[in-house]
Amino acid sequence: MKNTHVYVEINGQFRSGHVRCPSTYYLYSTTCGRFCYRYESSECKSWTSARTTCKAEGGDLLVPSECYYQFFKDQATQNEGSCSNFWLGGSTTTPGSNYTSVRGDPILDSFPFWGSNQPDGTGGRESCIEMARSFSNYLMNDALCSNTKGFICQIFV
Ligand SMILES: [Ca+2]
Repeated sequence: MKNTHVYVEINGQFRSGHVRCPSTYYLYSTTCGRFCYRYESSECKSWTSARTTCKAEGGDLLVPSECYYQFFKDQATQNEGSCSNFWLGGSTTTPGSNYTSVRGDPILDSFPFWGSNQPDGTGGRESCIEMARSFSNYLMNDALCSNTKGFICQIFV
């Protein structure tokens, strides 16, 4: 664990403090939330396997949030590796509809960071959410869960 010096807003005032993230993680701390995160782009995994990896590190796949999606989209290109795209913490049991995050909250079709015409549940088989380079540089797409991809882990602190 490494110490990361941050300024945290408490009651409208910014105070310095130390928040610990695992050594391979970075700290995200804004009014949108505070958590540790890491991009993985060299060990390509299925959605389920990626999730297992994040959980083993004390977190889960990154929950899609309107509040901070742009931040992760903007950084995706510079975090590219041998794996294509990044799994996120969202899926459905009915391909094409009723997506929920790994925390259980709904991810509506009106979520503003879906790629064009997504989610489409292609072939009635796409049920896991990825950030897809082919959709305007990492907007969201529902994809085949068994495909191996990079992923983003998130640990709430
Ligand atoms: Ca799709």
